[in-house]
Amino acid sequence: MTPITTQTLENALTAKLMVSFGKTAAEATDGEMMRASALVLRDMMALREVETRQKARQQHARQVHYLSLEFLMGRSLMKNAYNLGLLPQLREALEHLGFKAADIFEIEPDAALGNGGLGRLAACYLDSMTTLEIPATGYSICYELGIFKQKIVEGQQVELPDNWKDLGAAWLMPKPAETQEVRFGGTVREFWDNGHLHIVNEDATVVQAVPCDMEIAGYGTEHVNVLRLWDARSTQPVDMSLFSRGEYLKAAEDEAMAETIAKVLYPEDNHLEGKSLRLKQQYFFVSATLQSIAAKHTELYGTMKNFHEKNVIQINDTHPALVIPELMRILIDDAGMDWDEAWDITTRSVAYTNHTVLSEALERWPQSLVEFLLPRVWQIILEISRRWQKKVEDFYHDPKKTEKMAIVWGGQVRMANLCIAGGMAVNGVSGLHSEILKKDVFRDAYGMEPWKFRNVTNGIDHRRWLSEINPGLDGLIRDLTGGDDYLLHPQALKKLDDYADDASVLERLGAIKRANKAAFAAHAKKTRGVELNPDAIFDVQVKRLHEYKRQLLNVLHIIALYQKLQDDPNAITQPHTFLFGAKAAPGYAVAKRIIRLINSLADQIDHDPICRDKLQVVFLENYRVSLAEQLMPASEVSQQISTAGKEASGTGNMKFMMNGALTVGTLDGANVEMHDLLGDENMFLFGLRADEVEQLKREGYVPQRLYNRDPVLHRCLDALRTGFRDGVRYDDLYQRLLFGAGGSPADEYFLLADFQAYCQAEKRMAETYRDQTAWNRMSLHNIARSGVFAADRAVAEYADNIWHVPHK
Ligand code: Z16
Repeated sequence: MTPITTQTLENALTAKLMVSFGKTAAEATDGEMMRASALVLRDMMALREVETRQKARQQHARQVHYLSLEFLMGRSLMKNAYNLGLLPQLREALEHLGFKAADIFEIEPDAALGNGGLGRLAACYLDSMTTLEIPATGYSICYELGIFKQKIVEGQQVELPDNWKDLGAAWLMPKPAETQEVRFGGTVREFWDNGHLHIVNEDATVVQAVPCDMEIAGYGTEHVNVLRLWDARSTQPVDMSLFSRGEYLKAAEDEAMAETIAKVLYPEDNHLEGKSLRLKQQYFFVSATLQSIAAKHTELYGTMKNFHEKNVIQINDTHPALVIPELMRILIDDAGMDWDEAWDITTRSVAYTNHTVLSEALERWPQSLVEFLLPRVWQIILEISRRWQKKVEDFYHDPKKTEKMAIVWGGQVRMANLCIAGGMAVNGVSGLHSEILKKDVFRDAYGMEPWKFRNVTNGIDHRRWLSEINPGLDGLIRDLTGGDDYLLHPQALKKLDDYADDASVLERLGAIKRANKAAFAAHAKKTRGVELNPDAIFDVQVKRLHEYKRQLLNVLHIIALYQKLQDDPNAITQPHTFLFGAKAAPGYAVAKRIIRLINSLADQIDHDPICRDKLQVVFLENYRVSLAEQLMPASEVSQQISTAGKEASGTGNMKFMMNGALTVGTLDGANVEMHDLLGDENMFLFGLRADEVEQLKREGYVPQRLYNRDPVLHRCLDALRTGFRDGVRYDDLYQRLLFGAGGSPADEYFLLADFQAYCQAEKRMAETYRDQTAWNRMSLHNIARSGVFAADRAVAEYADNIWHVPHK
């Protein structure tokens, strides 16, 4: 390959502006320049992708197919330029052409086709699978609208549509020739023809699935993979005069369904909605994906008999669980196999990752809905269920276990049990979470088939989440570790530990953080008009708003600090800024109330002169990937305070750690593994352990007792009832904590039980902060030991232990 220089890029950009938009660089808008840049990089990646694909074909390599209803990609321009090794050249070329590179990067919308952790994980894994040169494809839906945009109006969340495609579609390559047809409804008919039994789905509503491919460049490699996003279209509009009335209505129905399927991402994180449109989305994307995989496989090998040898399908949570019956359908109805052979292939092809133990998130579909919408798939699910149930009965001879492990039961289809039955592997996403799956959630399945159960602790793309977004820290690491080795070998970060007593290194680390805080403060001032004091501790909780994540515990502690300051204006010497960012699912009323509470409290503190330069609360509107990229490098304290046993892993925790923030957290999810690496001395651990939470629940938890016993807690809870200067009262939240509401028990997530310990942890943290040398040393240890949380490590584990594919 001839090296690409600033000059070649400049020429390519100029030419692209001309042919795509009919403009010269002098005439083009920032938006057009962003699209032209995307198209230029896309061209380069497309060439490499063809070569990657041809090589994999020639080698008959095993392909990985990563299916996820969510890919939270964020922006791609800077990332792709970075991975292609062209970031400095692109910056220069843009400047030469009269543009501000930063403005061009900033104008790109986030491709926000995901809710939170699960979707971002999928995006990070695409980067690592490509960098590790694994032949892999991601599959999802090309939603017209991603996760909603959040506005805060009078303290409350308002949702606006996220129309990302105007500029964002520059990354997409439609492949209409590879369109697939997905069938819904109708009836199943069997008939004999020439001695063969045929099964057809008649009178079905047909939706066309058109692939739109997004190229994924790896770092330091020519390997390019693809994220295949399915767009939904109706079949050719019919000529009304030629058709009977019934057929016309059918066509109209097809069109209506097609238009809605790819319209919008469901905005619930860790919660099941149970809407029929969601099931349609799931089947649409699963069926299109499998048909396209099967077509390519058959084209290359002329048979489906070796499907499992050449393909592995990883499903991200149960959302794509219909791959199991759908693959069975393709093997039986289309490839003509018998049940046993099809089952053998299916159960050697599919692997399932579980991401939650929250029962409200475990997917169950009404059997009547599945039967109506997917009649053939339903027949197959029933037969899978019948055989699985027999196997369970023969193994345990225990009706209770039969019921618990059933796939179809009480009029519902339980997707997690389907995945366990039909998959070759089941994994959790942190050590603790995987243990809970074995001991609790899937205990009986584990007892029967222990070999299926694994752990793969999550990881993040450390090139994006450290090197790309935190150039100051990247520079320090390069200086200390002797180069950029850590980009492909994240364990090289370990070398930083050697500088724990090097005063100049610690000082430089502190200066980098300080500069990042100033940069974030400037950005916040410019884009939102908020004034942040860069001398304050930046104490941050950013993640989806959920009761189990306990943003409310953070709030209670801030209220306690505020009240302390009322009693003694000198109680706080070190300025402390609490930053929140969180979207609430639009239908999650309690979560929305907590957002409003944060804003009420922020407003109260803002208007109280006692708090000036001491205490500040800021709610950052519209938290998303691109905002996280600005915030992580500037953060000093990472709040990871979920009720132990509830957060499957967390990945934000890893992003903070890599950027040198210190964690205040519970022993939950991957925090446990962080603690193993760091010890008590390098993080601020507090609160009940997962087993202690369970024990307390069994023994009977009475939060009122704590309220009556602890005057500080008492006073802060009372503040919820009376509210703040905006006059909004939060008696509902008070009631939930003390008495429960709407069927949920009092203080379901044990905030009151952990309150004191949390206040003490925050106190230890603030005291430590006074000794900046000690703080910077802890920060250095955090960065040094964050290497295991790189997605490259996680993906290598999937490749070695589940997919059995080679990698770099
Ligand atoms: C999600 O983001 C997660 C779990 C889930 O069942 C559904 C969604 Cl949309 C999150 C977990 O809550 C989090 O702990 C974990 O780190 C993340 O998935 C990735 O595994």
